Amino acid sequence: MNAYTARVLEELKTRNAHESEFLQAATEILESLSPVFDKRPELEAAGLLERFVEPERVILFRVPWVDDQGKTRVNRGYRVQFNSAIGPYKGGLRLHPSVNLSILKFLGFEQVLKNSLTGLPIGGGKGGSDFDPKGKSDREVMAFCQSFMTELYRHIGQDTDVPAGDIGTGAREIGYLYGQYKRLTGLYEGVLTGKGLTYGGSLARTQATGYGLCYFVKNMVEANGKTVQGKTVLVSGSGNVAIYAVEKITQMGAKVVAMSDSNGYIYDPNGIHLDVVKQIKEVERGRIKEYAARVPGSEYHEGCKGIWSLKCDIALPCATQNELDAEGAKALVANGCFAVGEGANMPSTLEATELFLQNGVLFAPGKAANAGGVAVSALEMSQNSQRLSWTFQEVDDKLKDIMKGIFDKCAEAAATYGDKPTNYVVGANVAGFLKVADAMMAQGVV
Ligand code: NDP
Ligand code: 2IT
Repeated sequence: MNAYTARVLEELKTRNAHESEFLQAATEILESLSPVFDKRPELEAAGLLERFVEPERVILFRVPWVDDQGKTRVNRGYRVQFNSAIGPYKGGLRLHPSVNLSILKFLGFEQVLKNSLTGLPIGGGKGGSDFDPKGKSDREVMAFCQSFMTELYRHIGQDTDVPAGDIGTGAREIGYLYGQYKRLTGLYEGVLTGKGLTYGGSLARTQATGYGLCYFVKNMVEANGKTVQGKTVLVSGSGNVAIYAVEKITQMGAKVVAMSDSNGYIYDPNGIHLDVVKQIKEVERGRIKEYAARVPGSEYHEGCKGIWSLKCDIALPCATQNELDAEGAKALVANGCFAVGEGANMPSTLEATELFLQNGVLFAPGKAANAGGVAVSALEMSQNSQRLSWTFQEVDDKLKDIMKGIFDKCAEAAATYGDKPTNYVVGANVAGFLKVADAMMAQGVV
């Protein structure tokens, strides 16, 4: 590794010793960027990397709310405003009991590069809380969201920071957050994305991450002389990203045989009936286990990691970070899996990623492959600014073009900077970085 990159990584490890997820993301990113610093010594002279790895601002706040029993609860709220060199901070809000600063810093860091790859004018940020919406009543979720926004509103705005959904934050939560923002500020503006269609949301935003993932994977496999049609696919998770990945890859002629949640996975050799999954997850907010009771010929297995032991051609991890480890990667490789597309953020561990690259598995890293969601969020911002709504077809066509553009950028940067032209990990990191670095250089030491 380039001496400058190695030094900054060592300093980062010392200063953030307990932030394992952040260090994991940073290690991969800095290793990829090493050859850029060999070629561009002016970046070191400007202290570019030291600035790039440090969030511009981290906001941490108390979120008090009252539950249905009348008991006062306190959660911790966060917003990591990581980098605004190329546009207002943009990125989701995660509501999950595991949320901590390390996870939000890793997500914010990834988001900076992802948003750059879209080609749209959006900086990177991420936020959320350790609040768990699971099992809460709508009133409790509303009380939490109103309290969360009562602090967050002073830090965000359509031209400063535009949050959106992520794990645990869907249409319901965005609605409550938006209502409270409007009440506090009196502004009817595009301050959040993923809004409902009756109050400024964009058509195709719900589908965008999953669809975009499939568009990226199709570009990638076809560029390497293969096809998606007729292939057997595993999709982990059963949330927003997973559901619309299953929908699109099925439309492309593939067969999805398994999905999961944090408790276990279902296997349906006849191909997943997505209408059943949508009913269970989107309407009833239930568990994936219920699928097996409703669809003859399907099975449920406890434990979410077992999904990777199933035979497939293509794997799409769409649940959460580090859900696919070395053991899972070895099983996929041994079973002949030829492509992996990350719908989630950093679902593969560093070891798993390395195994895929070493074994010639086509690997689409999350920051490139799942960028369709934030890209359509940026299109939602454009529509809000114009006070217009585009058709589903218009948005979907733009999404297809954006995902093709992202793939082309990754392939080009991989060819220039990678150890091999199919190293899209290096490609995504370098291509995303160069635009942000050039903008930071132009704007001086800030
Ligand atoms: P959802 O909340 O809709 O769904 C999350 C899914 O992942 C659920 O099936 C959930 O299972 C599972 N999951 C969550 N945490 C864990 C865990 N610790 N272990 C195992 N499974 C888990 O979220 P999304 O679909 O929106 O997000 C999924 C991934 O995609 C995340 O990594 C997110 O950051 C990423 N992403 C999302 C985008 C979006 O637009 N929504 C855009 C780009 C990336 P359970 O119900 O059991 O918790
Ligand atoms: O990880 C992500 O890209 C998201 N959760 C979507 C962010 C957004 O602003 O739409």
